[in-house]
Amino acid sequence: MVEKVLVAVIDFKDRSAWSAADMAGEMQELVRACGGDPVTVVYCPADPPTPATLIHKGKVEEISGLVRDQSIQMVVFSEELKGHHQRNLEEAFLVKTLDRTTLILDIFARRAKSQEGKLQVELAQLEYRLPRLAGNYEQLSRQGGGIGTLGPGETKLESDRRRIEQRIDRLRKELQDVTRVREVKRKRREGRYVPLVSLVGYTNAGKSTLLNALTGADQLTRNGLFTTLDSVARQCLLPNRQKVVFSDTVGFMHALPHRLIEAFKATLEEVRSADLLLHVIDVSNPHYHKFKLSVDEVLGQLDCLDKPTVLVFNKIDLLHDPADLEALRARSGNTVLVSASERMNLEGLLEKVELQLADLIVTVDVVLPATRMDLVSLAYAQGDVVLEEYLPEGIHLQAHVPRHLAGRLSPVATGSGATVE
Ligand SMILES: Nc1nc2c(ncn2[C@@H]2O[C@H](COP(=O)(O)OP(=O)(O)OP(=O)(O)O)[C@@H](O)[C@H]2O)c(=O)[nH]1
Ligand SMILES: [Mg+2]
Repeated sequence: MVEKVLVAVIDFKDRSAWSAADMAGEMQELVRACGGDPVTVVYCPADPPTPATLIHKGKVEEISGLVRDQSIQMVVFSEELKGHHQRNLEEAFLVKTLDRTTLILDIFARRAKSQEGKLQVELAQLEYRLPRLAGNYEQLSRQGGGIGTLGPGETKLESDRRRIEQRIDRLRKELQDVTRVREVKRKRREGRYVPLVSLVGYTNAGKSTLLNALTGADQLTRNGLFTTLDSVARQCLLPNRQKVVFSDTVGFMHALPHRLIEAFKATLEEVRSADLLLHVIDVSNPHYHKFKLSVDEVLGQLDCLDKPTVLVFNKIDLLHDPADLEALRARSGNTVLVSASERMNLEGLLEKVELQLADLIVTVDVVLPATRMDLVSLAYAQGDVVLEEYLPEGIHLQAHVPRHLAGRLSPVATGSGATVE
């Protein structure tokens, strides 16, 4: 059953980047991503401040009326609600009343696939709910499923703070174990160094579509928010035959709940350990400038702002005004224009990637002792071997390899002809 949802947007006078209408559009998308139907939007002035209900009495009455008249089943607010706000508002509306953060957590709970992802989302949900426990929401939310009740919400746990705290402790421990396993895997991969190129960007920018186009992967793509949650990595060969790994991960959004980013730091490790970031931007969206700033903000929280980055302007097939394209082309910096779904200018993008990684890759021409087949195997695993020949004095190897491997090859190289460029 699709729930009928009323969206209440708090209209701050000093909204600089995000207007109330922007917020309303985004909130409607979030409701849809939860499987709800956003039937009505109500704008509520933030002034004067109303401690008990956040919005003033007139608005509470207006919303109560709409809920009754339109058989609304849920009200969602564009700002975080405190426990007592939620309690008082639910008493007035007599339907489940949630906020943007709960909605986002709910979407993540629906999408999480990996064990780690599920644990992270459940932890974030419980931590968010704990201080808000005493609402009517527990009773309301147990009345037959729906948005905001997925995961831990359906269990009796919710009424028992101590048991929730115990569950949080257990989740933290389980997560530590899972994270340790992931760490070991990552270290193992670093041992076989192949440059990692990480796709980042606002949700719905086209990251998964681009990963599929570049690597032949079959990541789910969809028009909607937060389609991808778990990171996926695919190895492939660049046109210059260099091996790279492309990884796709969760999309970002403006004002993502802080604890969600905390929860996802392990998943976002792919981004933090990347050699190069491709920041995918949907230029067909009129808000793309703001989206870029929001993504930069999250990258800042992950300490990734100074990583080499290519700005990938995606969905150029949807730009019909040549002036728009020209304006994008004129942008300075490391940019490239593509259409992932129409496979436009993927070569241009790959060239950029090659160029950026060139610094990480060097050409070696060395003669190794015959006993060091292990190094030859490494060169095959991590790089591109151009020549391997057996000479009386050892193994002659010409290859394009990561700089750090070259550093291991040159000290053991024999003969005066050993060079590393
Ligand atoms: N017209 C057009 N549509 C595109 C292009 N690239 C992606 N799309 C569409 O944009 C929507 C979102 O694409 P995804 O690849 O799922 O986006 P994403 O960035 O992975 O999104 P999340 O996983 O939610 O963060 C889908 O409907 C795609 O078909 C493009 O170049 N042109
Ligand atoms: Mg995706």
